[in-house]
Amino acid sequence: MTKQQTNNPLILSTWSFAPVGADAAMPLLLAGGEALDAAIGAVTVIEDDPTIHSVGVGGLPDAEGRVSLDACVMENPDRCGAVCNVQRHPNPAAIARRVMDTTIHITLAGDEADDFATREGFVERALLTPDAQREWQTWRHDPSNINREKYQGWLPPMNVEEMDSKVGAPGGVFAGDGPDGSHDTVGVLVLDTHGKIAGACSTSGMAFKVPGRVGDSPIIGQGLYVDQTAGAACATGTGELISGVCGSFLVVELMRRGASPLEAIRETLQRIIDRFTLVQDHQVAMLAMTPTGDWASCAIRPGFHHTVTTSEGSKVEDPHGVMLPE
Ligand code: SD4
Repeated sequence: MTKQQTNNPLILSTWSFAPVGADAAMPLLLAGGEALDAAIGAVTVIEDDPTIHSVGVGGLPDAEGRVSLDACVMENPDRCGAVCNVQRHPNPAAIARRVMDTTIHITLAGDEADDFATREGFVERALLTPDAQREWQTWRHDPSNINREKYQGWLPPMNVEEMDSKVGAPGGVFAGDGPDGSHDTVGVLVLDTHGKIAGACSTSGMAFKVPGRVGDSPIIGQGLYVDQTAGAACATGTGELISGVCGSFLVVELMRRGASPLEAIRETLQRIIDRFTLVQDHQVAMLAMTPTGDWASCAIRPGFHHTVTTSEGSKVEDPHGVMLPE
């Protein structure tokens, strides 16, 4: 684990695709910018990248072929916002921030969240790219015929009968969960030069999910939680597992009671392992940061990488722990 001085800003992100966003956001922090602005800035770049098939434009669609996006942002219990099932706008994290800043609410969902974004001046954009549409058509025609090499670790190794019974269910087809180079939810935790922490989390969720399904990512306390007095945590992986234990909230509360970031994540992942019947394709990985910049990452299974970004640039690294290495 690393100790970070407040004059050295820090960005922690899930997965190896994160440098494109974190590197774009670091100059803002070095210029004295705020943690929340940097977190949303980093996530927005990733949402706008159509080659990332699990966040923003280019995300894989639901079972009916519609892309739906979820995101939340947070600084403190009284400073958070979220949107679920956004289908007409590419940047749900920025919309979540607008919900936080301009309404008395925390979460907007569905068509009304899109309407809100349009009223607020966010530009509508088609989210389904030709690539993602092709993947969906392939899956719909024959779920066993999806390009497994490309999405190694993303799709479960199942025969068609198993696939039919599991699509859209925990243990079904996930967005991400793969080795280096795979695609998944982006969670970002930031420490700024003022000693303030913040986070953002954005996803298109589980690929080919049941329409209307909302995972952990936009739910405060599940995909993300931040409290200036206790720390920050975010999660990626099978949302139903994370939701079932209020994963990010649990990590932050364990740190509040004295656990180190790594101890807090380990205890939370162990809770998931103990309370669920895991299948091979289940994965959860989490990042945690204290208010002073101690941090750690840990995953249930191998394959997860985090990105750590300082004034020196970004490094993609293995997590500090893997609960079930085999
Ligand atoms: C979800 N946790 O919607 C998100 C997506 C993800 O691996 O991270 N999938 O369940």
